[in-house]
Amino acid sequence: MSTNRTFTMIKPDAVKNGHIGAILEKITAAGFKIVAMKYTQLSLRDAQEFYGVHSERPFFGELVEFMTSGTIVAAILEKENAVEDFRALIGATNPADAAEGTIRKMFATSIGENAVHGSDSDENAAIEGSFHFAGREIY
Ligand code: IDP
Repeated sequence: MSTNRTFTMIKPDAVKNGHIGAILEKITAAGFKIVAMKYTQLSLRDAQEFYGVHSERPFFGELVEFMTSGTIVAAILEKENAVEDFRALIGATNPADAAEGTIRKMFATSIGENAVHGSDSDENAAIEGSFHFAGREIY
């Protein structure tokens, strides 16, 4: 995967609260092209593996429980400077700290249930995109 791509998930809170359409609208309006997308649900094993880097953190159990609690939308996005620009578009982890107009400010409810995921590096964008999509599912 090239460095103009990032990976996102619309998390179970935002799906349950009916925000899929509004979030996708914000993403495309910001100039990101959706090159892969699916509606899916993480198994316990999926979530533990995806968030393995956080396994020693005190919130790991809560995070895994939340991320397996409902359906998600997973997508690979393309844009110049995708990782950094997408992190700016979603805002800080805690919606209370997120800038006005960011996706988390608009749609997240708490630091844990924070509406969207965005990869934090080109390397992780490639790993996370491959976790969810086969090469032939990316257009
Ligand atoms: P990020 O998603 O903004 O990169 P990370 O620190 O990588 O934030 O944390 C991954 C995810 O873990 C967050 O998006 C959030 O869902 C959850 N999380 C982070 N910190 C906390 C916390 O203090 N309590 C509960 N969940 C948390």
